[in-house]
Amino acid sequence: TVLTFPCYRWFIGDTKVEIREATAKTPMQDSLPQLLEHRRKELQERQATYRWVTWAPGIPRCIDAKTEADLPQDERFDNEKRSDFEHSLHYALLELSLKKLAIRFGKSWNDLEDFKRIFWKLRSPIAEYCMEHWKEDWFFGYQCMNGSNPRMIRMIQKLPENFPVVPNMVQSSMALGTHLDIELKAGNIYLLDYAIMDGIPTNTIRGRPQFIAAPLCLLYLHPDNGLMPIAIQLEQNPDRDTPIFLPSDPPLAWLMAKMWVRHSEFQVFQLLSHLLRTHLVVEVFCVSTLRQLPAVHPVYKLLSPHLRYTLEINCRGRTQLLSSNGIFKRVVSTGGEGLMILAQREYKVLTYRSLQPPRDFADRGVFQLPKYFYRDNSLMLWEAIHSFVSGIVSLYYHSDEDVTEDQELQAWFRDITQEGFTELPNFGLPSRLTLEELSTLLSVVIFIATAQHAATNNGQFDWCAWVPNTPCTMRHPPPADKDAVTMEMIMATLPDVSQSCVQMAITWHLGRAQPDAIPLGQYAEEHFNEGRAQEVIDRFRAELKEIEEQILGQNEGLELQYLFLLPSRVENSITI
Ligand code: OYP
Repeated sequence: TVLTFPCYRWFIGDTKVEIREATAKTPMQDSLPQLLEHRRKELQERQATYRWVTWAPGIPRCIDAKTEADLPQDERFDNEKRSDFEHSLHYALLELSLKKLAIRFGKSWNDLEDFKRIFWKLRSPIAEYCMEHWKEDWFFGYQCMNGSNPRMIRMIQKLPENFPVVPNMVQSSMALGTHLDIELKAGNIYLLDYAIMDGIPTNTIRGRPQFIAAPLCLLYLHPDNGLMPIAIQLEQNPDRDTPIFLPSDPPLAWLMAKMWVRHSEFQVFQLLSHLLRTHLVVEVFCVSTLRQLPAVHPVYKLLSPHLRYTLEINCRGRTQLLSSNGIFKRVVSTGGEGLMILAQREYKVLTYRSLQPPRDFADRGVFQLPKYFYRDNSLMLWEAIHSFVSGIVSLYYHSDEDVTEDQELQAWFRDITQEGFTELPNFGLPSRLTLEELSTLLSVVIFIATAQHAATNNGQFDWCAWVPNTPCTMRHPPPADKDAVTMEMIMATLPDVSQSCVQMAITWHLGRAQPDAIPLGQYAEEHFNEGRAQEVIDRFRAELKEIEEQILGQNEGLELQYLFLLPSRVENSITI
């Protein structure tokens, strides 16, 4: 027998050259002792190269690398991606610093129109639409479903005890002939609860304290107007001197209350929905896959295209964005200690269920919401990904025993549950991996790395470029008196000129389409050369094409289109 290493790999300059065994094999399918020995050696080497480290306690563990420069060449951006990443960031920051000079540095704005002065070249149709409509209540409701953070809204049938809304407060927001209690029973009342923000330490920026609230916002699914906010309380504890804001209040007071909700939304969106629930969750699978599965393993082959560049972007995020002198510290209210405490709180309550779209929507009770495009598109993609994954898995595993007997796969699973997601007793991953659970778990990884990241990341410039719509910090405390809210107070509270410029620059940099993007279901390398695997891949692509058509059809004639989950715009992995 000719014994070839299943995978040769070397570099000519920066170019990676690889020769692989293209037929996937589980360890049971590799019968020759020499091949099994090779698998063992490959893993030994990988485990020496890729090590777990605790970045901070109480969040998922990550790759042991101080900066991206410590990563092995295999995991680095290629030249094109690196230079594009660095240039785009400089371009955005440069453009904005010119604006800062043109405006007076470090000052507040005079009125909301002033924000238009930094709206030069970095534009998008949705950002412009947002600039025109951000004050409207229906637009606030729309963003809960189809904005960048579409996972907060939940249906409630009972008001939270710390949110003492009484029916007559909201009667004027109700359709004729109905009543809060009736609508609660009917399932038309929804809640945004930012309790997780309560008591988070706040940043100090250039000697000035920043502020954080922990709002509750009640919404009503109005039969004609759609989802509308109807009451907002900015603190969790109603005994404190905190009013319940209503749409019938003085317009600036209501606007200010909504801005405070949107400020919490910025923090929860970026740190929890985006950073923790996509980047950091997927990194656990990057590290465990690299450490525990040899390159011929079918699960390695299946996952590896969905893990490309994630280690590098996460290293860059840790060093440049979230570090003690990074972007968050410089301009965001949760910069400093706050961001980690927030992430740790969310990690404690993170569940495996909430990462599976059908269960997440069921648990939040949101199947009745009309025009919840994120939900509808997610479910289509989830189904397609799940049937693709089950198709591939069933080529290599025929029973639960096949799964249990695969020692490499079991070590991979142990790495995930015991090394990656440590200190997470209530996560809810099954303790034993069955055939079906394996498919679900792999679908979760691929869904998060593709669809979920696209839905959260790709709209961030659209929804955050108009700073008053999603402010990254607040420079004064929430108002205690509805009648005292003035435009001066609003302008002194919102991010200043320089903070706003950075918010625009970074969200543009991260949200724009990536030039070297590989779309969902396309593969730069042929990992599987078996005919049957190829058939499964072809079927997946055909389904994605159908979803593409369906989404385009849904959006025809819509004033505000929802295209973040268009398969051709969803990247195959988290690369930004
Ligand atoms: C890495 O030095 C990443 O200017 C973004 O991070 C930006 C840089 C480096 C460059 C920073 C610099 C990507 C990975 C990630 C993530 C999830 C959280 C994203 C939060 C974005 C917040 C925007 C902040 C605006 C004020």
